[in-house]
Amino acid sequence: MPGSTAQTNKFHTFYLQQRPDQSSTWADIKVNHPLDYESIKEYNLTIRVENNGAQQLASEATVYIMLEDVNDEIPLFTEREQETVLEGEPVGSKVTQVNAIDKDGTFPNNQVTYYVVESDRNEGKDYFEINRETGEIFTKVMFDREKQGAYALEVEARDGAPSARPNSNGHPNSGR
Ligand SMILES: [Ca+2]
Ligand SMILES: [Ca+2]
Ligand SMILES: [Ca+2]
Repeated sequence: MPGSTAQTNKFHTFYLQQRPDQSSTWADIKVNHPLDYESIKEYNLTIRVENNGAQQLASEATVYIMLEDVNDEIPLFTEREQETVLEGEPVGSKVTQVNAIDKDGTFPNNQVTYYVVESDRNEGKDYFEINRETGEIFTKVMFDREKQGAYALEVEARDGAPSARPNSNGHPNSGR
C-alpha cells in the first residue's frame, strides 16, 4: 500500500511479489531501484492482505526497513584557494587549512584523511606538508621569492573504508 511520504512508499520504491510455496503464499518485498542511505535512512511499509472469498476479510501489518550505510560518497574539497607565504618565513609555518566533506552518513565511511599527492607533476610536494587529520598545510622549506614566486600544491582527501562504488578494488574513495 503506498503511503503519503517517500518513507511510506509513496513513490513505489518497494513492491510486493507473491510467491506460492506448497500450502501457503509468501509476499516478497522487493526494491524498484537502488536505495540511498544519504537520502532516506528508514522506511515503514503498510502491507495489506485480503482474501477473495464471499465475505471479504483483510488485515494490515507494518514492516520497518532500516538501511545500512555503505561507503558510496567521495570526499570533496569545499574550495580551491590561493594563499601567500612571506619569503624568509621559518620552516613549519602554517600556510592554510584545506577542508573536504564526505557526505556518507556514518563513520568511518565519512572519515577524511589528507595527503600531499606523491606525483612528479605535483610541483609543491617537496615544499609543503599536510596534517593528515586536520588538513593544515605547513612549509617544509624557507622560500626565496627570487628563486620561484609561486607553487601549485595538489592535495588529496581519502575516506576511511573500502569503497562501495563499482571498480574500486577495495580502495577508499578519494578526491582531489
Ligand atoms: Ca549515497
Ligand atoms: Ca565516503
Ligand atoms: Ca553512504
